[in-house]
Amino acid sequence: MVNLTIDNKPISVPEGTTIMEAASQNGIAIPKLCYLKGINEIAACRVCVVEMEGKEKLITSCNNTVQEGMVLYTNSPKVRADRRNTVQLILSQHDCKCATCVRSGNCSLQKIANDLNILELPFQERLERQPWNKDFPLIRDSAKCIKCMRCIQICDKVQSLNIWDLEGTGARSTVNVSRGRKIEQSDCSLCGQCITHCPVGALRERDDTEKVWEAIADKKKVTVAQIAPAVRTAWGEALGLSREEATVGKIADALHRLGVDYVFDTSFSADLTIMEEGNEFLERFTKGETKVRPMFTSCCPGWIRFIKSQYPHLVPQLSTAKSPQQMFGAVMKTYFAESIGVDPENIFTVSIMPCVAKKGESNMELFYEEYAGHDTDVVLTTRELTRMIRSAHIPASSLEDREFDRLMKEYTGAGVIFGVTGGVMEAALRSAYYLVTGKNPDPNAFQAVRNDGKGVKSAEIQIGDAVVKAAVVSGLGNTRRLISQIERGEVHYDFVEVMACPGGCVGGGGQIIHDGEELAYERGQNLYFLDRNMPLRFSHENQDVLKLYADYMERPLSHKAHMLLHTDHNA
Ligand code: HC0
Ligand code: SF4
Repeated sequence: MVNLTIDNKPISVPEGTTIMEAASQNGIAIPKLCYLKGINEIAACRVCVVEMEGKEKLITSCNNTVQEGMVLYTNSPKVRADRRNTVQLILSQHDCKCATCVRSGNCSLQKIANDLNILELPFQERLERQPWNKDFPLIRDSAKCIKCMRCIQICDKVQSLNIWDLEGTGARSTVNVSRGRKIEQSDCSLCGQCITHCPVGALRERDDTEKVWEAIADKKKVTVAQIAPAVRTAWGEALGLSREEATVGKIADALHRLGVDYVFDTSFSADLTIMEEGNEFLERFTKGETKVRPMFTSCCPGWIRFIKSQYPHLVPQLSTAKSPQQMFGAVMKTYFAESIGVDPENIFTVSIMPCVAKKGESNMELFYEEYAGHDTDVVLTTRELTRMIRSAHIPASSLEDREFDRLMKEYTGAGVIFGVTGGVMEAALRSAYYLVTGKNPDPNAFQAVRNDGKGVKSAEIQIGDAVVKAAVVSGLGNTRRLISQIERGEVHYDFVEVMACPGGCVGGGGQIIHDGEELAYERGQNLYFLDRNMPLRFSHENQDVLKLYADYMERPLSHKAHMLLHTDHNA
């Protein structure tokens, strides 16, 4: 142990602990901007400086470790003056139009400038913006970038895609898309992890809320919304609701109050996905075609973009099932449109997703009789949803639980857990077991594929006489490592679930941002809690899904199901 004093408090911590960690473990918070535990500990911002007795120069606390006998001050006059100066310099290179910034109220730079009582900007310069394609789902505003390097490190170390890099030198150094490319030419997966780790508003999703307001105001349009499983775990964080208060029924109420005509839960079409993908897997599995193994899940568009750019030769191994978002859109514009007597072109489909890549996925086309368009018209992130609620001046405390609309009202716990890594696999195994043996398993029988925080999980599952070798992975760096092992023949799997975001959609790039705090695990536990308390926990028992087959699609993998619910990833 190392003994030292911080702010006159004697403390003792293990050797190798950073000063910042030592302070934090003892209830002393040191402000920071660029620091991300284990990922970005490079003291780029210099906000975390502290004063050390006997040393003229201040030292940064995130990348210096404690030494025996150190006497440190985290908030001395010298520290405060230096910190103010540093933050003023950062502000001089930042577009400080906070009133019109998407991160206003949730910006680390804004908070620290307020905390330090900075009321003047002595070094303010005119900023030029790097050009950016505003149609791309991910937007970067270079005039807000504070060069903290978090985006570079998250993309390199966690997602292994190296989309961002530093360019220029000295005072002209700035972050941009690497190798001089435009963002649309890069291999960006649109996972949005750079957005959720940006301390300011330099990175954000394309804002599509106006398109939804227009559709709501258009008398000819019937607006139909779906809410993804993971959204319910996070939306309340932005509106001051506790986890218990922030129910999915209240999101349905909010959407109706915004003017949306019909509201559904994506968990319904997650159940539908299981019927299609589960049957597809059993068909591929029982044919014994080892060369097309493993079959990969296809519901995460971040992963689809990744496999297409990094491993195009593996694309034929993807399930052909569309994602629940796209399946639901197709069902809304056909089965549901017919049931309410509205032409598909007058149905406007909106999905509320924890995801930025879903905005890209919605470009996928739907051809249906006379209609050629999109399954999903607009995708809003969880953050955009909460901004719409705020802009309509709806107090979160006034929201009440509201039921989903009929025809696609029912959903099961198996559909709900789609939003957490391992959930798609667990739901598929529950139904595969039934399809093979004719009996339901214990709904808790397949917990071996659940997340333990490591990012990769594998299990051998006995189903009837067969053993299914399953693997589950989240995070694209973890995925790259797993695919290397598969390709080197070190591991063999029949079925692999991949989610681009660490922890699955609960940790999605469209979720509510908490500076540097990872909430994916907790949010995932919330979905497991909801699953445990659902009356139905098997996708094949969803009565509205069964009715959809009986009245419209005939059976899983039927011709009609193929036309509406599957896609050709090679196209
Ligand atoms: Fe997900 Fe989904 S689970 S990808 O993370 O499969 O975005 O929540 O909606 O589509 O259901 C996201 C979340 C979805 C889809 C579902 C899947
Ligand atoms: Fe989107 Fe979920 Fe995939 Fe992340 S894991 S890219 S949130 S679908």
